[in-house]
Amino acid sequence: MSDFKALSEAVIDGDDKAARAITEKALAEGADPLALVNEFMVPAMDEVGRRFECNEYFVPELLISARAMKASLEILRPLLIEGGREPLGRVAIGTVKGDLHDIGKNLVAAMLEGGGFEVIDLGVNVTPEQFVQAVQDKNAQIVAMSALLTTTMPSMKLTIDALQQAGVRDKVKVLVGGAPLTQKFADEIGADGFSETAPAAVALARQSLGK
Ligand code: B1M
Repeated sequence: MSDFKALSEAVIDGDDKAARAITEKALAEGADPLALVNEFMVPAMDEVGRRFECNEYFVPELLISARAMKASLEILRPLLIEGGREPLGRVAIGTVKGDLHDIGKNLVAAMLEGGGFEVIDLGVNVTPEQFVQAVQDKNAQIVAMSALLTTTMPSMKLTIDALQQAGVRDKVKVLVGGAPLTQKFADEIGADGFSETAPAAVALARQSLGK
């Protein structure tokens, strides 16, 4: 694939107009949408995070970079999703309580849709009760939780406890992900699976339902 480093630079610089224009140009040249995400956009957000850690970037820069990433994802999202198939299962996905990071969660949601799942996107700052409600009212077979902050990871365990208390824990598979998580953490809180990336989340979701 051609070098679309300019897309990484647009995300790092927080230039949403450039991000949109380069994405459109790349697609016109036949670029693979998933490769654009994995090879240029995700590494760009990692660089933004690195700059934030060394005080080169502050919250406003994070926000404008996130806006640029979203501008490009808006164009790519429909291409990551294939329609017209019988869903493999229903997934309720959300970023846990106290956490507003939604780029990774949105990517996982789009890829799950692309992978043939029906997705109920509960958004960000999702309480344990909201996850329980999605299982009870919408018959979700999978609960997928995302957390980007170490301080919000405990909300995943609280959600699993709430599912247990509501008597629906055995009806669903609980999958977790997000940059600070590990398989060990997922095991400790009693999740059914952990995935490090969005594509791996699709394989995990299929596997968890035996598909
Ligand atoms: Co925030 N932030 N942020 N931030 N932010 C991090 C996470 C941080 C690591 C930056 C840093 O210090 N290096 C740090 C957390 C430190 C920690 O907890 N140890 C941090 C902090 C501290 C904060 C604030 C507290 C800053 C402040 O206000 N002082 C604040 C908290 C707000 C809140 O949530 N309550 C905050 C705010 C923000 C913004 C709002 C400005 C913005 C978010 C905008 C948005 O999402 N709409 C933001 C951003 C952009 C980041 C970084 C730079 C990028 C995150 C991102 O989008 N990555 C981030 C640093 C970093 O991660 N490098 C950082 C790209 C995305 C594609 O990756 O989300 O990891 P990720 O998703 C991956 C996988 O993890 C996986 O698949 C995805 C694709 O492969 N995955 C799943 C994710 N969820 C999954 C669920 C699954 C499966 C896989 O379910 C089965």
